[in-house]
Parts: sequence; C-alpha cells; structure tokens
Amino acid sequence: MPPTSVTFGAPAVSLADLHAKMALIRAFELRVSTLYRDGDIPGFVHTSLGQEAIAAGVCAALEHDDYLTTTHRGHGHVLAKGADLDGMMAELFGRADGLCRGKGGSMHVADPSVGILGANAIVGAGIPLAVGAGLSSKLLGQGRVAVAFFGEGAVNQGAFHEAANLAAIWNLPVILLCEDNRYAEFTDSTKMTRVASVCERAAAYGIWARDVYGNDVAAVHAVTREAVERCRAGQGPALIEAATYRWHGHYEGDDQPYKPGAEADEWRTERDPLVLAEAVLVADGIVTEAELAAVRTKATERVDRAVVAARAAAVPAEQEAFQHVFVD
Ligand SMILES: Cc1ncc(C[n+]2csc(CCOP(=O)(O)OP(=O)(O)O)c2C)c(N)n1
Ligand SMILES: [Mg+2]
Repeated sequence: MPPTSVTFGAPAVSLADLHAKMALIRAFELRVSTLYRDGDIPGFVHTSLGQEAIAAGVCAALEHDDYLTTTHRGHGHVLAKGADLDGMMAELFGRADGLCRGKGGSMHVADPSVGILGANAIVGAGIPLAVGAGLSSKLLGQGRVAVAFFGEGAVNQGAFHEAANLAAIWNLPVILLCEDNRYAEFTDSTKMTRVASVCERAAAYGIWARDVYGNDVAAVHAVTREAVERCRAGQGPALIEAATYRWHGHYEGDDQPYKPGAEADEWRTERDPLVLAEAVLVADGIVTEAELAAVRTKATERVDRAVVAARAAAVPAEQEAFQHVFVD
C-alpha cells in the first residue's frame, strides 16, 4: 500500500547543518552537567557527551513523523528529532512548561508530536516499543520508519532478541540503532560477551546490518539514509552498530575510576565528533574557524535562554500529580 502521510527521502543535509546540531546537543549536555552538579535538576541524569554525531546523523535522515524510542541517555536523540529545546530543559527542571509537564524528566521524556515515543529507564525496553510502532506503520500503510536507540549493554537483554526476531519475520520498517560507547554502567562491554560485534547478532536473525564509526557524523548520516530507504522500500529491518565513547560517567557524579585515562583523553580530543567535523569543514573551505566559533557560541546562548525560561517556569500544581497518569 502506498504511503499517505510522509514525503519520501529527507533532503540531503549539509555537514555544516549536522555540525550545528551536534554543537547544540554538546552545549545542552555540558549545561545539564553543571546544572545537575549545582542541584538545579532533580533525579538522575545521564549525558551523551561524546556521542552527539549519532543523534545528529541518524535523526537528520528521518522525517518529522517517523518514530523514535530512546534510553536513559537520550537528550541528544530527543533534541535532534525536533523536540522543543525550551520544553526539554523545563522538563529536566520538573516544571509545568516541560514537554511532559515535568512528569517525565530526563529518563521518561516523550513528545509524540515529533514521533518521540519516549525515553526509558529499563535497559532494552524501548526496542519492542519501536517494533510495535513499525508494525502499526506497516499495517496502516503509512511508510513511517521506527528507530530504536539502545546501548551495547542492551544487546544482552532478552527484549532485544525477541524484538529483533519479530521485526525480521514481519519485515518491519524498524532500525535498530546500537550506540556502542564501550561501557555499560561500570563494566567494559568487551567482557560481557564472546561475540565481537553486534552485527553478528543481527545475522542470527537475518537482519541487514552495518557498522559505522559513530563519531563521523557524515558516515552515520549516510548509513542511516541507506537503512531508511530500505525500510521505506519494504525491505525490512536494519541494524546499525555505531562505535563511540561516552565522555562522562554512567551518570553525572560517577568519577569513572574504571576507565583508563589515556583512552578517555584520546576520545575527548582527536576523536571528538565536533572536532572531526570541524576539521573537514575548514579543510574543504566551507567555513572559517571564526564561523565555527560563532556556531558554538550561538548554541551556548540558545541553551542559556532555555535555562532562564526553565527557572522562571511554574512548578506544576499539586493536583496535577493525578492528571495524565493511570490511577486506580
Ligand atoms: C533491565 C535493566 N537492567 C539493569 C538496569 C541498570 N542499568 C541502567 S543503565 C545500564 C547499562 C546500560 O548500558 P548500555 O546499554 O551500554 O547503555 P549506556 O549507558 O552505555 O548508554 C544498566 C545495567 C536497568 N536500568 N534495566
Ligand atoms: Mg554502553
């Protein structure tokens, strides 16, 4: 059945646009880190610093109404998919102006108006949800693609395997997007399985799979476009394994004594996804160093405005605790 509600093929995105999106996510996450340290944000916070290229590259290949599920580390995905930045910041502050009126917070934020079906604190739990969204898209003939973001730690959860198998046998428009940031909580992920790559797991289910350097935003974007085209053409699910590194601890406040220092230094300098994109932009004469600095400054100022608005926003009224939730 032909699609009715989407335009095929997102427009090709320039490296400068992808870089600007990464700069915005970087500014957001850096600010969230200090806000959390200073006690402005309640609950737990997991930042995606160092992983910005995956959020930016993947989401730029999606249409407005494609679906996305994310994890406990999903701020970048949510911003890149098109959620309002002010609404996201207010949500982290627990304010009434937040995307979920302050009820979701960092780990349960959702915005169905742009296809974001939710963050999830349960490792692997977003994957079957994305498969369900892909099934509905297929049954309704909508042509919408569903992307499930998850970490390499989630690949050892039963939910991943059940969902991957269903997506395969039902030939669903689902993209399984594994961000391998080398650690799951405090454990080196290579010690969790004897299988070297997640692509090998995809092969067990007959799923088309590709690995990509997850800090190369152009490469992430290109491989995602290929996966999206396959999904829209009815060729079934795809798995993308994107190698990256998380700069900060598992959660903000984790000093990460379990990481070798030299490893972290390398990923934070020459492997920094923004630095990699900037080197290409300058070498190709697309932008100057000064213009790049302006992009970063603009991103920081945008986040600053969101923080001012979030601080000024009202705390939800007490009676709202029982609204928009299931109560027996
Ligand atoms: C089902 C389940 N088991 C354990 C946990 C505790 N937990 C939270 S995050 C995490 C590690 C996740 O690692 P990974 O999937 O690689 O994602 P990353 O944090 O690296 O982005 C664990 C074990 C949980 N939240 N849910
Ligand atoms: Mg991980």
